Amino acid sequence: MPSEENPFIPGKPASATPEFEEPQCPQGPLGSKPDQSGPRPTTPTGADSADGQTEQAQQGEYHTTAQGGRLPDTNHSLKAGARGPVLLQDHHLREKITHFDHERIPERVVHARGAAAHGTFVSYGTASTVTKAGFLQPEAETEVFTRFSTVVGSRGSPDVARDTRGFATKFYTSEGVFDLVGNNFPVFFIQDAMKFPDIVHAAKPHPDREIPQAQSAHDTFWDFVSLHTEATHHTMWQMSDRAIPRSLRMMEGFGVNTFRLENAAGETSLVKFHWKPENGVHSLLWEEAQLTNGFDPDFHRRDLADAIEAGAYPRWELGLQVMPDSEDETFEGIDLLDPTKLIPEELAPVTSVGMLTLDRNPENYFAETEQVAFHPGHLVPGIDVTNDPLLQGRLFSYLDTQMTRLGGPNFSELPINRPRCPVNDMFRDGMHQTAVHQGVAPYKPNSLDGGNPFSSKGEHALIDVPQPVAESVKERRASASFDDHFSQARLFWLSLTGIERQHLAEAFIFELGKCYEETIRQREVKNLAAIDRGLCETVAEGLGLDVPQTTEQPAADVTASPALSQISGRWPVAGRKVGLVASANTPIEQITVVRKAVGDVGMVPLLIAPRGGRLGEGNTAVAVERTYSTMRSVEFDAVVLAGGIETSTAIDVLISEAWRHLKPIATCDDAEHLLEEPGIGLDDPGIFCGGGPEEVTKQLIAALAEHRTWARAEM
Ligand code: HDD
Repeated sequence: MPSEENPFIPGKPASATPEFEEPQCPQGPLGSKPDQSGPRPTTPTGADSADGQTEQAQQGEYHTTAQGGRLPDTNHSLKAGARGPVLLQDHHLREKITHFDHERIPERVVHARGAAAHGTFVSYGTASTVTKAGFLQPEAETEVFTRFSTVVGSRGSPDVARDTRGFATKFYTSEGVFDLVGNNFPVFFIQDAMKFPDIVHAAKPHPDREIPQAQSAHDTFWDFVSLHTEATHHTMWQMSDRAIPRSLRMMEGFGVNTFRLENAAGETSLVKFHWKPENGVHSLLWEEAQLTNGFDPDFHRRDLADAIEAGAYPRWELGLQVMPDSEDETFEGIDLLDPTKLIPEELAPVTSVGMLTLDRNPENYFAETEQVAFHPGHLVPGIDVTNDPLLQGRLFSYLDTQMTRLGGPNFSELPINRPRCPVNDMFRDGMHQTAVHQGVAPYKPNSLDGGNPFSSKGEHALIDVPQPVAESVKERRASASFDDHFSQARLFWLSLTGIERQHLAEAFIFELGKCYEETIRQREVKNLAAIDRGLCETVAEGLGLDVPQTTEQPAADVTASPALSQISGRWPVAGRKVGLVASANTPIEQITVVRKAVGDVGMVPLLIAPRGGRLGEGNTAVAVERTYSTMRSVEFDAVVLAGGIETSTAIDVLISEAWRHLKPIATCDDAEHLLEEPGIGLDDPGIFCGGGPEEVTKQLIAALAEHRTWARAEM
């Protein structure tokens, strides 16, 4: 057969003409610019994008080998004839495939799934009385990078799993990098880092089948937490609505461990860090979360990036709870070194010390979000650690883990990790060393490099707080004050509203209901008796278990902390999404009016129609953004039904789910009839009918400020 003839497509040559003809650059002398009329990358990307350095990873217009040789073709391997074997000498083929084969690095052992953004931290100066840290002094402005994460799932797991969220911020301060590596819960599962591998082994998928992914609803997790009662308080948070945030923009953050701050006069205090979101703290409902994981596994990541791109920059105030640095390191009887305990805000108010604004999405996920390396030991003068045994173990783990994850000790040279102040560390060589160090004497003292670099004893030196260490003996034992595992779990329970408690009890029933072993369920239900009899009875009933006969009594003298409830107040609505359902029969003015009212308050209207294309004619036509097959209620915070829509299953599902998930719904014109089939009353809370499109949309927006129509939950 002649080699030009394609055996499967008569009349076509063996190598079919590609549909896309790549524009060819005219040959030019080296260094000359090619014809730029063809398609070009929209953004020149490179190492400089992460930190403003000039070093480029991608230069020039020509496609080249890694050695810079210009390539004429990257679609065909070098063969002995068009149908012959591939030649070993094809360097471009081998280089391209070898590089690809090594593109992945190990994912984080925990917190593998994450999303991040760049921003700025502006200090109010209010912390200067307690710390000399430069970035917390009046008017200081610091570049930051924040990465949010789930803990248990792997890198490709869905975003809205029931889980703790990581909230880690890298401050590129003039005194060196400070990392605040926190979570969205103020407490942790365990009191000693020694148990961290154990809790993580228990929470990760079972080692035999590697299921379930990104979930705590399985036997090993509940086996561990029911046996380690110190995990009870954290488990209550994990079963609460806090574990399924509506958005990364709507989560609180906590440093969890207690830190020791030192001011310019050398005075110290014990401090807990808080992040308070400007958007308020809001959650999904459990059914909504489950649907979302299927409909859009990237829900949180998309929401964060979309909001930043739309200019609805998320903001958090950094706050401090400042406690005296007392000899016993307790406050109001609460041990400040026990990371399973929080300090109620009613006892130690949170003082705002600055504002974090995230205003720039990463340009390259791998270079920035994946390669960023946080460490609670990245400290600046004025912020020091305490003897919290969990924090002490963390100080070892984070550096160690980067050796495997980032392939050696030079990860701080990666653009995203580089300090934005001079670095002269005398570290040399090693895997992936990119610096060309000068001098011959990387040791101290030296005479050959003129004594460089010099030790710093001045103002900005990292001098450890000279904290006295108690005289003691070596022993593997926790302080007796760590023995109370239930009173703060009860405190959390008592602080929640009725609907929050109901969600929490339902979460226990769901999660324990997924366990195969009845002994585990029984053990956990018995633990609940020590928190609250009512909670224990509800969960036991839901699981079909007998209420345990136990002498364990809930702690009697616990006072609620209303600040822990997330249902109260009114919050900004910017960045929230409104589904606007319309059809070709809808008057275009209605669509325009609703879109404007929604857009005016910084929310995002998404036009839904039976099929794609545009609605309306000419200049006023509007593009359809979702069709009946590409939309689902979980994407929207509220729904507006325009006039001229026919009843359909898709619309029934949309409305029923929005109603069940306590979302405001507004109707224009004749759209009220759509509420009949799902059985929704026109007078139900959060249903806005009867006014003009602008009026009902404004009512809907006002309702959204409370996040959900909570009154409907009572029906
Ligand atoms: Fe951790 C990552 C937060 C206890 C060991 N941790 C990691 C991240 C966050 C936290 C937010 C992700 C950082 C990122 O986005 O890259 N971890 C916490 C908090 C804890 C905590 C708030 C308790 C107060 N962690 C903890 C202990 C250990 C670790 C007790 C081990 C002894 N954590 C790690 C780690 C990770 C990590 C294995 C995985 C990837 C990484 O560090 O860079 O070293």
